[in-house]
Amino acid sequence: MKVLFLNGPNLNLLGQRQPEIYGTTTLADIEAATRTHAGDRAEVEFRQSNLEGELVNWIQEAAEEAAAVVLNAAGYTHTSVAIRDAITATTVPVIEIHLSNIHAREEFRHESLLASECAGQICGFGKQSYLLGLDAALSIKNT
Ligand code: CA2
Repeated sequence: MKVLFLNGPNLNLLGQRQPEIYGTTTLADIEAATRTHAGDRAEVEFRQSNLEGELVNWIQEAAEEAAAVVLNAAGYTHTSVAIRDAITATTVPVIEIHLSNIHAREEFRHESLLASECAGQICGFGKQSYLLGLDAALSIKNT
């Protein structure tokens, strides 16, 4: 089965800026660790976009290509009705993930417009949030 990891705006900067918040690991490092963690349990595909509409398109198309989506919508988590509507409309389970604990940060990050439409939310575990996201996807599909 394929698990599609979708990454939102600015996550391409991981490891290059603000290491005090987001660490020194790059998105490519996280992708490699997720592939290793998956082993032969799942095919893993990573995408990143800074564009809201591109993320919406990928969520719309996901049902044709993947068994589950693991989504770090980054800043759009807190603002995007369009991404929320795409999650509501898709038949594929979507798992929301974040590197940081959004509930322990600025108040505007406490609200996720996406969480209620997702199978669940994982946040605060850094790179490990991606590995836990994969495990959650496998557990949804295999139980
Ligand atoms: O903790 C997360 O994974 C977030 O989704 C990251 C978003 C933030 O807006 C969310 O509230 C929580 C920010 C991603 C931007 O990442 C950067 C990495 C390095 C330098 C600048 C931004």
